[in-house]
Amino acid sequence: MHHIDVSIEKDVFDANNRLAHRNHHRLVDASVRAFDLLGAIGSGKTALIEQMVPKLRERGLVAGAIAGDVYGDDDFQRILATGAPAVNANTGKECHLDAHLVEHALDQIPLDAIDILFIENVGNMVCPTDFKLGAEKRIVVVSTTEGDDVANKHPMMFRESDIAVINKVDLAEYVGCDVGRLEADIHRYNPGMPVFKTNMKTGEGVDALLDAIVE
Ligand SMILES: Nc1nc2c(ncn2[C@@H]2O[C@H](COP(=O)(O)OP(=O)(O)OP(=O)(O)O)[C@@H](O)[C@H]2O)c(=O)[nH]1
Ligand SMILES: [Mg+2]
Repeated sequence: MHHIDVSIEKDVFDANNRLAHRNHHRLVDASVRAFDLLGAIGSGKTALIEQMVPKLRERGLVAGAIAGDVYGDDDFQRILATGAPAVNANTGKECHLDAHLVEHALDQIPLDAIDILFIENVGNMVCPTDFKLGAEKRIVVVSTTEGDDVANKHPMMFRESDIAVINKVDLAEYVGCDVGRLEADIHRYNPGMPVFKTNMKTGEGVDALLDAIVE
């Protein structure tokens, strides 16, 4: 029985990877640089989009976003309020976006009118890692309120991402989070991974992140 489950799982991943590849080429052809935003519920993914959109506009770049959530349009509405072209992608009950959902979202976003696309995944530290979507890089957002052992509990998330953001640095002292430990764990799983420390309430650290992704 077990080998049947494994081969079905492999088929699912292979099919997703093929679609992700197609999404990637479509984005490259449209000269859109896409970035996944991953991380736990409430880590600050939407807050980061809210900070980045106006800062990118100041740099002459138009950013759009796909708001991935299980249900509802809360994040979608927040992103729209920044003036960014956005698409809402509800998964219904799945704990992650997949390349097929993103393909449909891409049909609804004006790719010729944007330079950068942020794909905010469903808040989850586990499910999204296996499902590539077609982005150029993955940015994982963790926050100090998740505990300074959170990276140690989720090796795959950090191995499978390219850039890490440690958010809510303003709250670290109140929740007793040792940011140095968090960073050391991240580097143990992904040596050399760029790590940015941010406070989305003030925008601290966001310009440094943008320097790294926009180049
Ligand atoms: N104090 C403080 N609060 C923050 C910071 N970043 C985000 N928040 C707050 O944390 C809450 C969650 O932020 P969101 O941006 O909605 O988090 P998210 O990762 O998009 O959450 P999901 O989409 O539900 O997974 C909101 O109330 C934010 O205002 C920060 O750096 N400092
Ligand atoms: Mg969000």
